Amino acid sequence: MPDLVAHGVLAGLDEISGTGRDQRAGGYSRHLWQSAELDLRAWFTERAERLGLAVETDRNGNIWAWWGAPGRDAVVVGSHLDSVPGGGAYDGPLGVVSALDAVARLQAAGVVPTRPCAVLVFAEEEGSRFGVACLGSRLLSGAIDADKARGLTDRGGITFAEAAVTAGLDPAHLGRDQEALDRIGIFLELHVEQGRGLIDLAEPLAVASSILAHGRWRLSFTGQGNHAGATLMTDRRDPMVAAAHAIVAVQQAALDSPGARATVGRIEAVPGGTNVIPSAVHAWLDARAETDGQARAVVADITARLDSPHAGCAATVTEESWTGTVTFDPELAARLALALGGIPALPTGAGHDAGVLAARVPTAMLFVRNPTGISHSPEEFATLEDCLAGVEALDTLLRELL
Ligand code: HGY
Ligand code: MN
Ligand code: MN
Repeated sequence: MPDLVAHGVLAGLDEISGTGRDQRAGGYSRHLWQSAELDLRAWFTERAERLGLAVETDRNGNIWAWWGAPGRDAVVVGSHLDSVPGGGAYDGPLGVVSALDAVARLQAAGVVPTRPCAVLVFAEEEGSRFGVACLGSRLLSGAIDADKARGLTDRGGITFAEAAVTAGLDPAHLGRDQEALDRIGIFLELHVEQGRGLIDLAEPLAVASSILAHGRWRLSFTGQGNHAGATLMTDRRDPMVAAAHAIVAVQQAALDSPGARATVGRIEAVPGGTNVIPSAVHAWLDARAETDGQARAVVADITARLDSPHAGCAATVTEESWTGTVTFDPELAARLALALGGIPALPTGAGHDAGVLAARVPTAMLFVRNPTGISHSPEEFATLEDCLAGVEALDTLLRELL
């Protein structure tokens, strides 16, 4: 991160720039309660305690750093530290370091909060380990059934409940935390923008207006496992061929629905040998659209296209997570935008913990320009100047709110 000079806690991005580097994929792989993310938790705790914040991990693995005593009607600012596999440096951490930096600035200016204030780091925002995005905020807010969460498994077969025990939590306590929710007077999340909106607007900052409806489905194809050399082509029921046709169908279904997006970014062959015709192939679909109805219609179209799966294989479509369209409180967004001199409002196709909390507490998001317009990739970027604009915006809003 060459152009990030030591600038307040923004230097924090430099401090963690070596944590969780993925030599194979490039970028960062920082997944819940695995070594890199545990290092980031320790780094955050040390950073927050250096600011005199009282740090506690809640029953769902989210980390709260309180400036002063915890209490109701708190101003809570934060984001996440975990990443997608091979993710960028800013998605999540920028919001966390900017929140710490804003608190540091207010403290240096002698501001004494008139209401409780906390920096909040959500667990498993990307869903990269247990498959459900925003798992920590869903659990906190009761947006996911605790039993379903306990049973989620990672690629090694470890359940979320088992991983929670290893992390020092009691799985029996996972789930809606009304006491924590009742403390939140307003939640603010600053986040690097993950599309081209601010490039096109030629603006460094925006407030969020909405988030696309989005969900994840597992597409499973079963055929006949067999020998790659001894099995004639005409004797095969190859689920990889069925999956290949399905992936093209996914693209076509989204192209046929203006504005919709559908992606297969992860595929697994069972057993996965080079000289083995798979017995099964699993592919994960991420589908999104402006409205719940449109997103579900795209998935229904994909499902219909799988009804006659290729290669004599069977196909199933299993929903793994769903989040309806989020519309942020327009009055709150407008009020914050005005306080920041009239910055624009921008929709996003990316999901966020703020999108989950918006259903329960007053919530707003700030976006910081990403000049590459690329995210979930090592090419994700934000200039120091725009990062500082984000911190100054949080500083301004916190002075207004505290
Ligand atoms: O998938 C998303 O949109 C977010 O990055 N979790
Ligand atoms: Mn992300
Ligand atoms: Mn994010």
